[in-house]
Amino acid sequence: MSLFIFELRITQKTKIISMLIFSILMFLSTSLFAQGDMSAEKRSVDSQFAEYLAQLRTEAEDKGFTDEVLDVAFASIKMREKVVKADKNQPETKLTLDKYLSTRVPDWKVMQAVEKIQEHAELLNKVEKKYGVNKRFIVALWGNESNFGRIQGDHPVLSSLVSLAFDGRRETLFKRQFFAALTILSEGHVAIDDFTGSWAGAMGQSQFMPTSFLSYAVDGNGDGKKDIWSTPEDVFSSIANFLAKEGWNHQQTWGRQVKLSDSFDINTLNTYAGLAKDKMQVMLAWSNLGVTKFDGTALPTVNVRASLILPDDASGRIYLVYNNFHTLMRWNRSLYFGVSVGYLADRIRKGS
Ligand SMILES: [Ca+2]
Repeated sequence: MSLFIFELRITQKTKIISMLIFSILMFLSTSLFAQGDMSAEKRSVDSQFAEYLAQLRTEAEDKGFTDEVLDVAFASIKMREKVVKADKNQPETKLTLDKYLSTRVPDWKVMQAVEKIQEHAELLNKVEKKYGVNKRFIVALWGNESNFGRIQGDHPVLSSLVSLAFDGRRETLFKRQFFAALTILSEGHVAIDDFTGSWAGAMGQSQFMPTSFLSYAVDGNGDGKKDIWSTPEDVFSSIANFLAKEGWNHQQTWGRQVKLSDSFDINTLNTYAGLAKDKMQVMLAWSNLGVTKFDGTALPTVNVRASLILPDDASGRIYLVYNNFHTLMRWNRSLYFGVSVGYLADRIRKGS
């Protein structure tokens, strides 16, 4: 009996061991196969990317870029999977405007903005006068885009743009940006190693996309380079030049937070609210509809046309915004972004 039990134990043990070995082998073989599959897949992506680069280079040659520029450019380009991943995993923004403003414009940023406007006073005054753009808006954009130049992104611009174009979901857009980036490189504004930006290709302290750079960047200090990465004169002039070219009106501010009084017919919101130019009305007309200052008192009766915007809904923050806000929308189409720039500019004026 005891012998039988012993034998039984042995058989069971052997069985267990052989099962173990079998599963280990299975595991190893499947993972080996998986690795084999993965590297085959990787090889095929690599070769597709190489083909894509060759085709891009031909297109660039057709556009007249020299071999000298293209050799430097294409030697630097690598597939950046991180960038494509970042593009696919953009968080859905479900923030309220209140929450957005407190994260985008925290008190420390206001304090820094106030310091920066003093630190660069001489230069900012010069730029303000030349372009007709109030310096607090220049500094507010600078602060919101790159934390006053500190966070510009360190992704190689060319590699990011080509990777995103290759990914294919917005190929036309990123290819256009890529050729604009090649133009920037060929004009010698930046060295290839310093040609960096956000994962999506927004560059320098003003976070211009390459096409915006070509339309708006300025050589503020006259050294022949439009250096939005590290030359304050160029950064401030470029920001101001963007706003000036897009219709900034130095005589006006951007907007104001308002309230809808009880006399405002909430059912007419869809008729009146929104950025469409034909919905702009003078302050008196808004007053007559029941819009008041945020403190509940009457709006000023100045002859300025304004749009009513509700970035969240009627229970959130409500603003009357002027033409300069429409200019900010040319910079970035997000209402939240536009309000955050105006909000920071107002805090700068207040000094805290
Ligand atoms: Ca310069």
